[in-house]
Amino acid sequence: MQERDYSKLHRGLVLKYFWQVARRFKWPFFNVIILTIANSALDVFIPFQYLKLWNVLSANNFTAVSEAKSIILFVLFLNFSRWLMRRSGSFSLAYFQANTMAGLREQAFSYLIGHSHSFFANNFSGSLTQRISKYARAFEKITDRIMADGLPLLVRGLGTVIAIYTLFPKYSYIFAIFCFVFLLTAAIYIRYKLKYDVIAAEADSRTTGALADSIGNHASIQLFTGHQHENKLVGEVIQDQKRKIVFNWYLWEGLQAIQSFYSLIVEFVIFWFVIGDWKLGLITLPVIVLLQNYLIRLFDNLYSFGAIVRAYYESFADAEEMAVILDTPYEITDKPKQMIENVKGEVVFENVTYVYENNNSKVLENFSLKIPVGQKIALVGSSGAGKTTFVRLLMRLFNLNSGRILIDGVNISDIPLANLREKIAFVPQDPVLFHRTLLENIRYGRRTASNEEVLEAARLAHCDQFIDSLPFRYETYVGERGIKLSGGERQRVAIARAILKNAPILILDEATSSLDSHSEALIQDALRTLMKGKTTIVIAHRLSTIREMDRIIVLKKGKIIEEGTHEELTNKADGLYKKLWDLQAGGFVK
Ligand code: DGT
Ligand code: MG
Repeated sequence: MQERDYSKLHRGLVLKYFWQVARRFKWPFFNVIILTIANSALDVFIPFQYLKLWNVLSANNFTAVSEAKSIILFVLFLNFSRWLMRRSGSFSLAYFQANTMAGLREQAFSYLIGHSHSFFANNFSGSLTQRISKYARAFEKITDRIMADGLPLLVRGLGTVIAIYTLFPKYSYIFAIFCFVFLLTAAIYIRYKLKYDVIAAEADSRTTGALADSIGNHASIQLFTGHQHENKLVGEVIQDQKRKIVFNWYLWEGLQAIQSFYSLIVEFVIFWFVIGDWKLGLITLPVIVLLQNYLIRLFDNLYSFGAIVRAYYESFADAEEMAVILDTPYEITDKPKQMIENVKGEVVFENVTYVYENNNSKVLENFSLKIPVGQKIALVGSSGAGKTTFVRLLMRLFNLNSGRILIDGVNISDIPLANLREKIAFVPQDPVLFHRTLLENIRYGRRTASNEEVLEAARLAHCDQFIDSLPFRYETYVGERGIKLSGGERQRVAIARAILKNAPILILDEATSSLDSHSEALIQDALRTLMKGKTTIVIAHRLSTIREMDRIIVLKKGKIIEEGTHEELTNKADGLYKKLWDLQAGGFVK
């Protein structure tokens, strides 16, 4: 878990992104604020009317009855207004919060998903998912606290001091000093306590992590009968969390103890003075009752202050992680200068150098290669040679360190990203699917395709063989990341997508590596048809699959060490390709 530092919160940043969405609902928002202020003011004003009532009633004559009745009618009117304002304020707040939270989730998701491949390689998807929810929830938490506690506390606190001032200034000073000391103590105490909040939060995420790790490895636990061992490991983490939580709760209780101690002292001091003033005839009984009433209400409000401060820090810390992501510019910038249409498919790499972030070794260095229109090339080479990196660069998933890549003579960094990627069909090494139906997954290749076209592509990729045996056929859900399909089945779905996309440049990265030889031979047929008239880049470890390519390029540590046709390369006495070919026993197919 990321270390939290509450003293360096990017509050401005969080507020900027919150406001970006919240301002769309500014009228309900102002409505809530005004209604909250008004009804909190009534909380102070209504007891004041009762003071009048006591005064009238204690005069003890019959003309007082009608006056008393008009007072309670007025009180009824005030209570009714307060009820109306409080209820409509709650509706406005619900409307405002629900809409803004939805807007914040959309804002966060839509920006996040535009980040580059490297961004996602460096961030766990689970933690990103969590950040989006925390971001929206933080908004809810902070607006809840402000509207339910913060703003009412401010208005009622000030209102009470002013109301008492009009009656008896001396007591308003005592009230004001008491509020100040009470709030100051809470603020200092909570700030001190924050570091223990952090420790408790870290312990919580350690527990979550430990649970997830163990549950995720349930298969190994069963296989190696690790139940006892895991119980002990996870148990220790849980106990450690308990110790930290208990300490944190004790601290909280400590604050409550200090605060209630203050309250009992101030109550005593006030009534001590009251008795003196009463003896001198300076204060009447109704005013004493009113003072007591205000005091009790104020205590209630002041106690919520600790929760406000805590929610304030927590919400900003929770929202900040997402705000920082929103503030991080995209690594791959889209500055469309030149659209490419009717692509013929010439691909040129010119002195390309590329180094992965936090990785010192150059994957490609001064790499040049020209693939003429419609040529079918194969890339071979040992694992880690840079084959996948080569094709990722062509799709502009990363920016080059130096050099350029051209398609039909146009630098790919000048082509709008969507336009560039529309022209390339890619079958990845390890396809991942959406947890949606097979039909939807295949249609992802071209989302405007008709059902017939999708079925045809599936048939060409030999998907129909396994899909027909599934209970819901094309309507079958494939599980998270496609987990319910075998590796070979996922590859066939990915091939069907590429067939459906039918783009002028085709890239197959180990596209048939998980298939049995029989299915592979069948799919090779379909692929051969697909490759017709297209510039094709095939990456393969199984050399039998690339024999027919126009040109074979052998990579080693990001450099081309051999190239030529299959015949040329197998005739080279001490070539790497020949060695690999011989090792694979002539590539199965002699
Ligand atoms: P394969 O698929 O095992 O046959 O290997 P290739 O040739 O496709 O290798 P490639 O291009 O995936 O990786 C080349 C080198 O780059 C290898 O040393 C690992 C490193 N690498 C690959 N992907 C990443 C990445 O996302 N981040 C970092 N930092 N390094 C990466
Ligand atoms: Mg690879």
